[in-house]
Amino acid sequence: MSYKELDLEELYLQMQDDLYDGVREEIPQQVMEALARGQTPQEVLDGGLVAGMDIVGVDFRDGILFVPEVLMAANAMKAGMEVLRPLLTETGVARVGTMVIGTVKGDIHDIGKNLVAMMLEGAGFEVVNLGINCDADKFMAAIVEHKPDIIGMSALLTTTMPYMKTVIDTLGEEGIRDDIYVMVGGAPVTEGFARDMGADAYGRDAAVSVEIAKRHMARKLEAARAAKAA
Ligand code: B1M
Repeated sequence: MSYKELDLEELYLQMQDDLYDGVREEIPQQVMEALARGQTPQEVLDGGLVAGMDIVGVDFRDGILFVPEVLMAANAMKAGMEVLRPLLTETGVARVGTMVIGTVKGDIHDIGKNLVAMMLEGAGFEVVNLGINCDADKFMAAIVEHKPDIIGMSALLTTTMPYMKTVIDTLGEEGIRDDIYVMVGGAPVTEGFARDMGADAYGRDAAVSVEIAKRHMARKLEAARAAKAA
């Protein structure tokens, strides 16, 4: 189908409807059409994909949609994100730091975490994406292998977010807590929860997470320069 005859608002509404209905084949074309009209990747994400997924979330909560339908919507969203991926990850800047990121044990939600990963790549970070259902051992093995500046943990369930503390405690037990900056995020996570479990930062959304990561790297660089000068 051609979306040329729809105005921008109708195009976004169509995108949200098709995402809701899990019509995976249509979403990439709609995303491309919005981009062709001068919309930024962030505008397409917010106005089309995330807005559509928000409606899915409400109807999932209210028992109107069930897991199979939500999975189809998630797959449609991923198809749209694949179109945006090269735009979000393209970077002309030198590597600014390394981040290991994963969804914690017991949790298989990965859309938001992947978005954060893509936008960090776009900001010049090397991102090691561990995927879903990551236990503390998996994070530790990745830390040993990749020596990241930051680890990021995502949780979308109130039952899985406490696991972030398990990982932070493991960093402490291994004697490396002070060497690594820990950022956490995900819909049920709050600033207060992040602080209480001992994380260094709470990323409300992908854009904020990028800003936090960049600020941390600037501080780290500054401290290294000061130590060298002393
Ligand atoms: Co799930 N699910 N789900 N689900 N699911 C939620 C989270 C829920 C809120 C729905 C609801 O009831 N309204 C609810 C959780 C309730 C709670 O705990 N409070 C829920 C539930 C209950 C469940 C199951 C238990 C359902 C069941 O089986 N009965 C089950 C659990 C499975 C498991 O993990 N063990 C389940 C399963 C699924 C699907 C598999 C069907 C699917 C996931 C597919 C996938 O991810 N590949 C799914 C989906 C899609 C959702 C909703 C509808 C959408 C999540 C999403 O992708 N949002 C969700 C409802 C909702 O959140 N409104 C829901 C879009 C995404 C861009 O946003 O992930 O919030 P988000 O990410 C944002 C920020 O949070 C932040 O930046 C992102 C971008 O701006 N962020 C970070 C995320 N991670 C970050 C990490 C950072 C920093 C920022 O630092 C490292």
